[in-house]
Amino acid sequence: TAFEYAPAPESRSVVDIAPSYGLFIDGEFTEAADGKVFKTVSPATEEVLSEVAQAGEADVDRAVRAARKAFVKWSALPGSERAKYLFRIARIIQERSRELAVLETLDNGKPIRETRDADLPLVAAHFFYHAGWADKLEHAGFGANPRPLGVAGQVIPWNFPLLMLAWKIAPALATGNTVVLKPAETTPLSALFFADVCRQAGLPRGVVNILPGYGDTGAALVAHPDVNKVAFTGSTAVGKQIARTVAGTRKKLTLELGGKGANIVFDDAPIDQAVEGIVNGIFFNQGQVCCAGSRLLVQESVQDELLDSLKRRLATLRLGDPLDKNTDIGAINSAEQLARITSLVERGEAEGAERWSPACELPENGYWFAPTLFTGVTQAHTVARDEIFGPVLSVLTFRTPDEAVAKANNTPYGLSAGIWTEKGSRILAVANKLRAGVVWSNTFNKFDPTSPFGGYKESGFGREGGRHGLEAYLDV
Ligand code: TXE
Repeated sequence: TAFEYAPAPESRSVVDIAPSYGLFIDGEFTEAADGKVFKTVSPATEEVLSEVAQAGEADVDRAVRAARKAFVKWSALPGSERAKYLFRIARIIQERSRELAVLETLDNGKPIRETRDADLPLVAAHFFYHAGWADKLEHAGFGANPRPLGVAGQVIPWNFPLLMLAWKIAPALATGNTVVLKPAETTPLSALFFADVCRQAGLPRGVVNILPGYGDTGAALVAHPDVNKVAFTGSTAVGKQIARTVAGTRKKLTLELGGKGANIVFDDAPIDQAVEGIVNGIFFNQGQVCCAGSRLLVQESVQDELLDSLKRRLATLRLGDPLDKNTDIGAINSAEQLARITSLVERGEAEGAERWSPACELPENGYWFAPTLFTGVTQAHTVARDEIFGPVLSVLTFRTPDEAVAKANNTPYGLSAGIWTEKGSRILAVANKLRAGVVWSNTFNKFDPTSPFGGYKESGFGREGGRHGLEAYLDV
């Protein structure tokens, strides 16, 4: 199968991290034109992991030119040839998944159990899946001769660095586009490792270019006149800014932005199973997930029972060293993100919501936040409205299915929702009324490359994954 199980990679010695890394342009690692560098740190220890070249406008221009040149040959290859490269990349990712899992955990702070069992298998699966499409585009229902767009400029966030890269690069390459990708400033290492995977796979020069940098690098890439397609995952504020930049050009755009997902528990739901789903929904990746189930909507009659079990379960979560395979809750990705979470949580308290956390000791160094519950939350509270992007769950109640739907939809976002009930008819009736790009029932945070993923409303537009995801990279 696509998911070969890698042995537990809990040791740091599994991966060699170089003291410095370059930009990856036209198949070579190179310094930034102006020689700028920045440091990337481990959020769990604040230890500097490496120094990374920081791309400026001149580097963006060079990378886009390399991608443009590579596009001529890459887009002319038969799909079956492009498929071979994608299969090769997928295989190498599997073979090197121990190194990649440890590297991702070090740079991001997320538990090794997650990078090993969720991120890496999904990354490989994404390349396998899109390899399968590369020679079947004529049969995808887009008409006889769907065409690639050209150079894709892609900007990704730090919460799933390698998985977001896979979501962006795999469909772009399968459809015959070439890529310039900017990873987030706090998590550049797995993208640079991926550059090495491309070299190992013999991918032609210039087909994939990786430009670490900050927001200004991303802005320069988005604005570059020779970029044909822009794909962005990140904050809604930056997404709107990018939409303004792209407006009035001929560039195609897809945006995957924030969320405030509702996890709706009806009174007939199996409570233990729902508790596991709620925990997974908001504490997976420390809640730094765009589709997190950050609002719990529980039917009033089961509120007490559910909250009791939930609190007992939260008391068993282990917070600490992300490289320990028994860790459930790792570090928050950056000091900035920790400050954002802290300030929203303080606001929740000031507005009168009731804050609760299990007894839990936070490590001295690094960026940490204890799993947190807010009860007594109303729809007017900031913690019920704003994306916190941290391990913080806001609990609201409802009496009827219609009230649950109204509350779930009462948000400018529309990315995800969950429904917990034994009644199949209720699942369908409620799901059809939810304005969310993905609705899970009796589970949460399940991903699959065959399923299109994306938002309604301010959560963005366009889909990634599945046949719909290909459309974003084609003129049909
Ligand atoms: O996001 P940014 P930040 C949400 C989440 C989080 C908040 C802020 O609520 O608390 O956003 O996170 C690049 N032009 N999400 O500040 O700034 C940036 O360098 C082009 C939800 O980290 O949007 C990085 O590579 N690019 C989300 C990427 O955009 C720009 C994931 C994301 O950073 C840019 C992350 C610009 N002007 C945060 N400014 C999700 N949907 O999953 C920044 N960038």
